[in-house]
Amino acid sequence: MTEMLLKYFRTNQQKWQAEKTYDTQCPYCSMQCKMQLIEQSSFTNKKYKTISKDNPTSQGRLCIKGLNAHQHALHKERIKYPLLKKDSEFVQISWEEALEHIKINFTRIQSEYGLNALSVYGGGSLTNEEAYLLGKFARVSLKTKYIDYNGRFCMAAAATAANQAFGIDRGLTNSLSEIPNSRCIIIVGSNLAECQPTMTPYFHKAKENGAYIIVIDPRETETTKMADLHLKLKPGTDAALANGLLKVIIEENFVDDLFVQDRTNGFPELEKHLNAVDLNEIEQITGIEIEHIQRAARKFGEEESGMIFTARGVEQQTDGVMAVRNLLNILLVTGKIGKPSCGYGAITGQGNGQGGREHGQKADQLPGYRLIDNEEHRKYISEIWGINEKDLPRKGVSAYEMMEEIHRGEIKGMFLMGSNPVVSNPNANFVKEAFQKLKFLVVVDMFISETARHADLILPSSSYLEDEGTLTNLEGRVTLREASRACPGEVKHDWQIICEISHTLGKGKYFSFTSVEDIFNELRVASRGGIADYYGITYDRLREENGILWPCPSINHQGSKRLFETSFAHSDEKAVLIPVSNYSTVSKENISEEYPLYLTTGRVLAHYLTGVQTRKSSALAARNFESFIEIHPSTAMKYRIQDNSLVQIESKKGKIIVRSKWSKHIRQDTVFVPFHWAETQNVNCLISDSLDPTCKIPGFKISAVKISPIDIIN
Ligand SMILES: Nc1nc2c(c(=O)[nH]1)N[C@H]1C(S)=C(S)[C@@H](COP(=O)(O)OP(=O)(O)OC[C@H]3O[C@@H](n4cnc5c(=O)[nH]c(N)nc54)[C@H](O)[C@@H]3O)O[C@H]1N2
Ligand SMILES: Nc1nc2c(c(=O)[nH]1)N[C@H]1C(S)=C(S)[C@@H](COP(=O)(O)OP(=O)(O)OC[C@H]3O[C@@H](n4cnc5c(=O)[nH]c(N)nc54)[C@H](O)[C@@H]3O)O[C@H]1N2
Ligand code: SF4
Ligand SMILES: [Mo]
Repeated sequence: MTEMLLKYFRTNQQKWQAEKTYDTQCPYCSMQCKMQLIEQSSFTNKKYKTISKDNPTSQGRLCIKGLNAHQHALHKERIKYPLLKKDSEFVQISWEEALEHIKINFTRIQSEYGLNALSVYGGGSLTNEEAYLLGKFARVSLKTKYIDYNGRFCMAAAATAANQAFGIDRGLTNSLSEIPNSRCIIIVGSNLAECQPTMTPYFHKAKENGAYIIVIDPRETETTKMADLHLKLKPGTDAALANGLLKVIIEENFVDDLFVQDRTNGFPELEKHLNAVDLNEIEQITGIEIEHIQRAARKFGEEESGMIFTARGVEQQTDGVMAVRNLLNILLVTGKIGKPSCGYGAITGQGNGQGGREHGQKADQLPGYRLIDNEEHRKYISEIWGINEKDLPRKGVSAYEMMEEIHRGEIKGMFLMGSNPVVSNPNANFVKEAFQKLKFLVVVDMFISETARHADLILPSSSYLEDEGTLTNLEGRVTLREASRACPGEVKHDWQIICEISHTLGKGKYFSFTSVEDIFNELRVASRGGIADYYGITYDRLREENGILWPCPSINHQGSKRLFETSFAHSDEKAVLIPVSNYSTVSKENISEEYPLYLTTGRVLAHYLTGVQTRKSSALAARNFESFIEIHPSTAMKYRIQDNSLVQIESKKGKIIVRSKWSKHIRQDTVFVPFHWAETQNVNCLISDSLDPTCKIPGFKISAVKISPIDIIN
């Protein structure tokens, strides 16, 4: 080979082997594991691989979803241009045309039907900056009261309960590093081994250190495998079970009298209520033997440290708030909070489920966890935004109630960013009809989701590989996602889209941001002095300190790893105990002759929420490519349902068809269906529209259904 040929060969070989790396955070759950995408290019193709990056929360771990996240972000079905619906088809248009379209339709709707005829619907995947901006967009650019977000279905019960009991809602009151030294841990309605898999080792370490773990769940799951005691309760009966536990704790003198006296209010009323609680009745309601209730209560009572974690199993109920309050009663009467390895954790779900509920995309909220109906809060935020307080709308309604407002004709248009309500809302058939009724729907997404199909206009949004910003993980740790990959096609970031629409609507002066850091700096000031105070957090600090736990009120403040060491956040510094009834005030679905089985819903390891992202990932879709009904073999046989066969499930609200999966891990009176699939497999077609009266979370975790094998009905 000549010298020249060799040189040619070498340079080309180098070109073929070019490697680029992109730092980011996982687009899925609240652990927000740090990761890096490695892009290797050869002459003919490109290869991608995701590897983990060390950080204090996930400690260098990734689960199967994170490892394959790039498969959806790089998927050929990513939307790359604005799409306008013309004669039922989506056609590519320019950004200028898209913005003009929005201006014409938004203006027309508001001048014809009033300011509140437009609504905004957000999501917990948006960064803090984007969630903040979306709230500002609704109130300042559109001047509508109708804004809410998907976190309403997720964290609302736990958030309300913590606000009521403690005066503050930060998912975990302690950092994860305190779990391994806790002596007794109660996990209620959480399948964290599949839903926050990289969190599991903290509990394994606790077990190695001798902790006693109690898991409360109607099913045996990956999480119950680590339990010393699994309380396999009847769905929807957590409040009653907590009453049983409290009864034993009080009767057997496990109450921390000093703590109760100094740091709580309401004990006498609680004690009186518990005197009337009958353990036999609790056994009947929950299906848990008295002996097991006693064992759990004694174990938690006698250990010097203990923690309680809750997730959607107990929270997504029409008595979600009160059920959580009753679990908080247990922590408070035993004095197991505000001390090392003692505390509460509402295990947040979405990547930015925590931050998403702090900065104003919730109907009743303003940034920093301020309240939109509080006059001082309104004044403070109006000043920061440079608007007249009188122009700041009041509180709107919750996410599902917006669907009812559409049906009522009150809401005519919607701007939807980062959610797929047609699949994720309860009473899904009604919700689909609502979307069909809208006069103008703009959806901002990476894909044409089931909801986006109803849109008049779809705007292409950037992914976790491209979109820089902060997200607050389940610890309450604010993290900086330093994404830097170039957006594909004409994709824009959510924050850019909000700013550009605001400019088009003549509100540009309120949205003159040139970077996400600019937005964060405004958010810092807007949150200053609020409950979720981010003022002391800066991008530089986030880079240097690898995340900071809020509240962080000043630049010199270290952040708050453990809450409530000396006081709670109510004005008298005390926490509030409250008697909780065994039964929900909003009647729960109950089984009957016609609908003889409890249905509960939830997740599997490989898929995320409505599956728009994970169903695009070949590695994940290969693990579960369709939905299923988990059913006990004895129950299945009773209804002549073979394993692995098609089953029709019917509730008062609708019907779906999924494949059976026999499993001895579930109660005989209960079936389980995940909600990651759409259309005829969309389990939300079966869920009723009852909401918790306080926080408006739907009862996703309990419905009454009947089942039949599909071959018989054919
Ligand atoms: N793989 C995966 N991980 C995820 C997600 C995902 O979609 N997929 N989503 C993320 C999000 S947004 C969230 S909110 C979290 C959700 O995380 P989790 O709340 O842990 O998940 P779920 O599967 O909804 O429900 C948890 C458990 O509640 C149980 N359960 C059902 N009914 C009851 C009841 O009445 N009482 C009790 N005590 N338990 C009950 C179910 O059997 C289930 O095992 O996960 C996050 N992580
Ligand atoms: N039956 C039943 N139903 C449930 C639940 C249950 O346990 N059972 N759980 C509820 C819970 S906890 C939750 S959190 C909700 C979630 O339900 P949804 O809000 O519908 O959540 P996703 O499926 O994540 O939908 C997010 C959409 O936004 C897009 N997206 C993702 N990231 C971004 C982004 O950064 N920007 C933009 N513009 N778009 C983005 C995705 O492509 C997807 O189409 O579902 C609820 N519904
Ligand atoms: S899904 Fe959650 S646990 Fe898994 S890699 Fe992503 S952030 Fe981590
Ligand atoms: Mo969630």
